[in-house]
Amino acid sequence: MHAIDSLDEYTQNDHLKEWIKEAIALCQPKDVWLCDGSEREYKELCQRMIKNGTMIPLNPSKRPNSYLCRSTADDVSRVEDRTFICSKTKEEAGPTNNWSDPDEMRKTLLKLFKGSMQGRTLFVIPFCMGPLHSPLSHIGVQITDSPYVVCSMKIMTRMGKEVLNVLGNGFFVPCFHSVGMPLHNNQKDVPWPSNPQNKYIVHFPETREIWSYGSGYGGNALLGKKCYALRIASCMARDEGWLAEHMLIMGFTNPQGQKKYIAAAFPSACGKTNLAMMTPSLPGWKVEVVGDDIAWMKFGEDGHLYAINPEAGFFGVAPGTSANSNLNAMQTITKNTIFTNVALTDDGDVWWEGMTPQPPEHLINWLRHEWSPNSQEKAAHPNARFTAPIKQCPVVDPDWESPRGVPISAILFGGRRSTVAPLVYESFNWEHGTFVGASLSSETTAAAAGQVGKLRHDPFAMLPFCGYNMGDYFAHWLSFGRKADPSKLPKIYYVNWFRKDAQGKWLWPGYKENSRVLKWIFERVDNKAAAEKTAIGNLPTKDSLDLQGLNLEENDLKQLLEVDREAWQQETQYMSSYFQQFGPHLPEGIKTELNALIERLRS
Ligand code: O2Y
Ligand code: MN
Repeated sequence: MHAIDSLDEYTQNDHLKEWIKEAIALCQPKDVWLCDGSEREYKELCQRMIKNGTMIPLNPSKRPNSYLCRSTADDVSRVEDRTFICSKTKEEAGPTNNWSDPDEMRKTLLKLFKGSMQGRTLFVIPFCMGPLHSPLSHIGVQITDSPYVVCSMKIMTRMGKEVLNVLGNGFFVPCFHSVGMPLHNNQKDVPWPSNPQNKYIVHFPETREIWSYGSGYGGNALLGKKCYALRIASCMARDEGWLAEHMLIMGFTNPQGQKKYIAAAFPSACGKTNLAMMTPSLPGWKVEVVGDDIAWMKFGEDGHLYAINPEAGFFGVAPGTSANSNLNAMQTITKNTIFTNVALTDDGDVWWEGMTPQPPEHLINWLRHEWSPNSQEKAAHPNARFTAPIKQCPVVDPDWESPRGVPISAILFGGRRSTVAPLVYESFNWEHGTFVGASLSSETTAAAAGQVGKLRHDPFAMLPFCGYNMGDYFAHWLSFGRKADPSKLPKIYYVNWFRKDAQGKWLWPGYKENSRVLKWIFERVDNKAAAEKTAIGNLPTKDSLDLQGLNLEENDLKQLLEVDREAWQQETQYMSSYFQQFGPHLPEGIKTELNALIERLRS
């Protein structure tokens, strides 16, 4: 920790010094903590939070250096309806974002932030998104009044003094955060301070600024993640000629030791974490994880596309995670982990729905209530999370921190579709692949506030995360591909693990069996596996998918690989009416691809 009187020693960055002083004058905190990112600092903040009731230390013989935090019932997920893109004009934000006039929004925020940290500590967190010395990385500084955010940022990013050395007097994205609950006249604090009436997650793309007020949870508060690495970074990527994507990155190695890297975009809580660290059912095949949520990609000097994971931790969904569904995740979170909104067991450990086949007899649930298997309430909130360092994952890729990134051979788009979409298909080329990404839709999950299970368009799985007009984003993808040597571009695929039959039964077992689909993709990239050309793309022939030992019924496979012409014709209508909202921002390339699909479905 450094106090404010050591500011000149702390950083040489003139803009940073000025901004810190302005923030102090505005928020009026009781003191200031300039974070150094040390273990000592982390421990001290955890002790503070234990004292305040924010953190419960877990039983160290079960889960060393791990903690449970429980939010309030109204601060449990990202709040998309309170997330704003304040570009100069509404048109620049586009029809899929909440827009607000930047000057008006600035006035609103200045009023809210005024005195907002009274009675609290103002923390300054320098952080780097990506490996410290990578040319693909970018720096941010978060100011916050939440020690929970400081500790989470320590796990999720490269954070602390070294970042300031790399930053020098250079550019950083200011990320301004307050939980929005000042403490007046020695008012007693609460374990999870927030301001449910006044939540604002605000992005100023032109000035590359983030302001977040009123929430202490996840993507609303850990501003390096969705706010910076996706919303602001997508604008930086558009302007600088790279890609900032909602994608996992994984290495996939065949029994002969040949390895390819795959990036995959799926909407929130659709199994990216499970796929990124999966144990393949296919003998001899291996998955290694680079990242489970975000990819920054740029062409290397050799003309291939390289990706880094800007994050250093996992912020994974706990419910449903088990030794069965994701053993590597379970092993990652055995120590040094912060759990949020899971249940507490009588022996000081954590539990959530799906963790074990049998629930414990007694728990304290995420709402701090006594819980038994007969309770009406959930043990863990459906969006309960673990925050753990990537380096603890047993299958972390040896190149996960490579400054040049890893070369990407295939890009996958996927969604949660119980009907229509087949198990897998390959796009014909980059333009068609861009169209496949643009027309993605998926059934909603608990990762964001709102109705669960409703089909919504989620282009590129970026609907909640694109910092500018989504039509222009499609254009960026198209022009990005045009600049490349087509023979070096990754191939683009669509996958759907969530197909059901008419009775609602899952048609595909998913999880480790998804390696069978990845194997087909791997071999397609090498022009080895067979495919059949259909109206929507190239599908596996019946024999080109390795289904050995799966006991998949013939009829189930037929449904998984079927292209129902009528259903797809309806799908194109659904796409067409969705695309209309982009008006003149919808690029010709997308219209051409849609018309070509309609035509192929006719003939
Ligand atoms: O902020 C939250 O409540 C979780 S959202 C999240 C967390 C990790 C990875 N992805 C997401 C997402 O919403 O896509
Ligand atoms: Mn995500």
